[in-house]
Amino acid sequence: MYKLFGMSLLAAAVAVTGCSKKDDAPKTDAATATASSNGAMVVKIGHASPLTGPQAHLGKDNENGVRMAIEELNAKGVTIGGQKVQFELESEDDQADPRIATTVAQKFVDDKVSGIIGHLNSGTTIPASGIYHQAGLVQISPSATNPKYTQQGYKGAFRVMANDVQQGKVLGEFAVKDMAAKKIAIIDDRTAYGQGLADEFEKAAKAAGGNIVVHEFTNDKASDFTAILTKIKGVAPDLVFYGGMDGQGAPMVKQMQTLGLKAQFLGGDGIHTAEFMKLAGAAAEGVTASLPGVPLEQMPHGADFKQKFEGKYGKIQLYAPYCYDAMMVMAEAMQRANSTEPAKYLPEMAKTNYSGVTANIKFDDKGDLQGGSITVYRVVKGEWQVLKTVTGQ
Ligand code: ABU
Repeated sequence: MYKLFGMSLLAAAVAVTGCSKKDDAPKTDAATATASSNGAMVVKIGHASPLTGPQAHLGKDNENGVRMAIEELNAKGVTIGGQKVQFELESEDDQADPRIATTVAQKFVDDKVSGIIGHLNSGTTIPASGIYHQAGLVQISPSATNPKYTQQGYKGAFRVMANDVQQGKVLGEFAVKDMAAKKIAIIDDRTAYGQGLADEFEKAAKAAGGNIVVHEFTNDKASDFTAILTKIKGVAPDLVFYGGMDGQGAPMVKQMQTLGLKAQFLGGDGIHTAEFMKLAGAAAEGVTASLPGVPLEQMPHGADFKQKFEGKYGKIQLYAPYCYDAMMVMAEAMQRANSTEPAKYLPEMAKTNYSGVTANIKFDDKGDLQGGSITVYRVVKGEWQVLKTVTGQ
């Protein structure tokens, strides 16, 4: 107890005296530790996602994935460096807004979290990652798929799903070869994710022989796409590709029906949600979308995860299994390093070889998942049905 009391005093002294920017980086287990009521060392984990607004259903899903992992770790009892630890979730709402995300990131640094699971969106993950890098923190994004996140040379940046270079390639080839699309219209929401995925899709579709007849854009708050869709109807495409999230994708397919625009509709993981089905109703039928990873039922511990998660929190929206794995990977690296200090467990992160719910997780030299797969689904009778899985290399 004296040792823990001493550690709390040290943490308090650091907070009161203040530090230079460089000194803000978490330094030692002692500097970040406080004692829980059961005497365990508290290890704060930051999580950030949109917990309000049109993506709140996805943000809560992510938060619950991390929460479930933390509850299991705490129930099991984890010892790190000979000391019992208790993980504590510090969850923040970044509202899917890049500026708010940087404020949240600075708060995590100031609060001396030991690591971050997040953010959900590429548009928030990328700017926040610069702040975590400066502070020497470890960040695992469970869902941001824009390749730039791991191309910045930040040693602490990791991702547990395939990225949009992989996803865009699979979708572009699928549109031309499997959906027989010759004339293709593209719409994106101008976010880092939506635009990035649409650009990768466009490259791959062209390389496969498709003709991009129009590329329009909207934004991630829009709900009326009549003007764009009317223009697109004028060029009579075989297929409309949408780079963006379910909150826009669902009204878009409904408005396509209303306007009599009969093209096939294809999107990425942002529309592969239970919420998309709910919002689009009957117009969801026949929509095709991809999701990084193999189908949940084929994941090593997918069925177990689904039963446990849905028993506690309701239907999985999208990324909860990846969030759960991300937390487990971080905790495992800490245990192997015998330390919750980012500088000490970071080298262990790079050596990860973890049999997770979503995959056997190993990282490449950029921090990307090695061998990430992509699965393409279609809505058939109100359910996402698997069409094809492209296994990663
Ligand atoms: N992966 C799609 C949703 C999250 C993002 O990358 O913005």
